[in-house]
Amino acid sequence: MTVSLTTSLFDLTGRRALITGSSSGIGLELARGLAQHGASVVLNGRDGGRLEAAVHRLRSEGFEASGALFDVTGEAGVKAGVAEVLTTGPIDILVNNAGIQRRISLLDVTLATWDEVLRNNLTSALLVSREVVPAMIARGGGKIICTLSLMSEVGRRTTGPYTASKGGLKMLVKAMCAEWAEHNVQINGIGPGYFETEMTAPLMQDEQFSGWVRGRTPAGRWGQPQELAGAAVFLASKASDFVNGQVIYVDGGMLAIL
Ligand code: GCO
Ligand code: CA
Repeated sequence: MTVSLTTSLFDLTGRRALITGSSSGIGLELARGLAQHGASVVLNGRDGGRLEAAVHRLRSEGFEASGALFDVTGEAGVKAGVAEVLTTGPIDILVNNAGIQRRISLLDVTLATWDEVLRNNLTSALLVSREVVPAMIARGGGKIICTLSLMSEVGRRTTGPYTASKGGLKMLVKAMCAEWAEHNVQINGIGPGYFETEMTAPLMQDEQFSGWVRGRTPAGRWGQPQELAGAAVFLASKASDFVNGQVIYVDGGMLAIL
């Protein structure tokens, strides 16, 4: 018997998702994937113009989308931003996707840049999650998804701050699982491999590096951001109610081989 979408485990109809850092790139594609499966999505960014354009884009594609303008790196801004989102509806699904990349060697990185990366990529997930989770617990449960990286498992020269932040984020997923799973909150991670996004544009344009990625990836190619949506829909849906503290690597097989 085929399962109709309405009874599908993957149906997100009636659910509302907040995706941080979703004005573009992976975050916007994750939001689009959740919306395609019925969720109403709240995009977040700290640049009003880009955020507005992204919300307008999803609405023009027929999805229910709104915007929440706040910077995920500041405690006061996160408190106010999340409180504002909660005045217009619940947050059933939180995607901690916001993050930055600063490619610089460990000997050259300034403490300011180190702190900036850790704050944007790791601390932000704590700040937003702990503002969102009390209401999730009060409503009987929820879903938290963190955007990790290949760099949650392996390093690459000049990506030290990013690697440390994404490794820390993987362990924060497990720490949140330890404390919130008993309240029916599932916290998991998605680890992208090399995807064609703004963040990796400089790498894609470097023919030698781009060729290395294609050769090092068993699938023999870069990923397309929309290819991350399936893992997000799975982790946002009833289909993953007994999955907690896990990471799904979407990397074309890169982490599986030497
Ligand atoms: C880099 C890239 C990677 C990718 C991706 C891999 O400089 O190697 O920025 O970090 O962004 O995170 O998962
Ligand atoms: Ca990444």
